[in-house]
Amino acid sequence: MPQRRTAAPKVLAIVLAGGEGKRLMPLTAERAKPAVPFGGIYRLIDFALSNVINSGYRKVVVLTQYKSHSLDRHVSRAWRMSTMLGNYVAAIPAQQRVDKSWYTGSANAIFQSLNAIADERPDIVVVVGADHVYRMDFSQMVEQHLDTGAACTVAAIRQPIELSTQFGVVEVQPQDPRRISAFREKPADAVGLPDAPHEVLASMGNYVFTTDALIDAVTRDDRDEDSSHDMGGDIVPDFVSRGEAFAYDFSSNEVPGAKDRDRGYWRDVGTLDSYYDAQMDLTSIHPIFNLYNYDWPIYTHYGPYPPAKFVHGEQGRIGEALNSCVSPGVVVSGARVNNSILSPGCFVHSYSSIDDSVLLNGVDVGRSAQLRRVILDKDVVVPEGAQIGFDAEHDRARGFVVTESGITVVGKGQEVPR
Ligand code: ADQ
Repeated sequence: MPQRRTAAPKVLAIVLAGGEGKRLMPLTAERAKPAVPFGGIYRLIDFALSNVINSGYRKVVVLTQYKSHSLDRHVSRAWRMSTMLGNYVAAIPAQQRVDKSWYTGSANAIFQSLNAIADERPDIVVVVGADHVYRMDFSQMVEQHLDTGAACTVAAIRQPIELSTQFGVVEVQPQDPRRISAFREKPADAVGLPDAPHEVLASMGNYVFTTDALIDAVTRDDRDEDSSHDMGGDIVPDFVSRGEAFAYDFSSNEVPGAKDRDRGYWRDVGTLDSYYDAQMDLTSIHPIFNLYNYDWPIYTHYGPYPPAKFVHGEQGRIGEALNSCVSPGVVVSGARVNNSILSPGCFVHSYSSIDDSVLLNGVDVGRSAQLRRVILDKDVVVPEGAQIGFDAEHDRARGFVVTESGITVVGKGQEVPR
């Protein structure tokens, strides 16, 4: 029987940010996936952390591991909180606290960080991934968790069945759709939903736990030699087998200021193509993910850049950008930019053109260069007259990655021959 609650529960948020992001290579060659830049001025982790803070939670630990330097720097610069009232967003690196091993999986990351939970003694632990683009009020999920009396609640969203191999797939009981009857991590043979055979219910990698149940589960998991020590692969199925796991329907989540078109928006940006597509969602005239919702702001930090500037270039040629997100510190001089994302400090020189592209910080595009459907990592220098994104074979021959859908990606420090 659900208990009547009198006071707000004490909540600790744990952000899992140690993922390697192999499928985002070369963007993750030198940085953890949650530190990958997105939308010009943000890093991927800013979306998860903004959701946590906007949900009202102010005690937050970020568990990092893989190539965490730029992630740690970003978290400490962007997310420094007043320590008055005991608030904090603290990045905790893997420290070999328990034995000589680094984190062997996301569940082991929590097991090795149990001291952070012991210090806080919360009623509830909210565990979220750090590599999705979305808005979500976690307090509504915590409400449901308390109402149902669950030990574990998994946020779920409908996804196309062909993506099942990328997600934990949730099955619910027909008579009580909040109760999870089965959970399989990345199955190859998922069955569609009764009312939508081409869709499955996918785990978003966000969980709410009753604290003691989480401590108990990750401790038991640590002793299990057959476990892969993964939240989706091991911990959630364990709760499901005990009948203690519930699903939270993301489509019921209401975020202040959300418009019809971005209500329910959630993108897993785990591959270069999905990362690219989610950025293109920002450039459309009526963006389906609305960064201008100041009722649920997405917070970030970037360097001391001056305003973006558009100037006449050689022979009075106009510098312009249309349907594009242009960050501070960008200069577009006598060049044309269309349907693109320009991160801080990019310089675009005369006669060049950029279409349907994503440029990370400090990219320099030389005179008369042409870019189409490209992602250029930080500080890439495009020499005068170079073309990228027009001939996949030529791009591959120059050592660039060309994705399944034909996006050319140039990594940090990669030289672009003329
Ligand atoms: P994946 O994203 O494939 O699936 P994983 O690679 O474990 O799972 O990443 C989940 C989160 O944990 C990410 O934010 C990642 O950065 C972090 N992480 C991974 N290893 C870590 C480690 N050793 N230390 C700290 N953090 C770590 C998961 C679920 C699926 C669900 C999808 C939704 O397992 O069930 O469907 O997320 O995208």
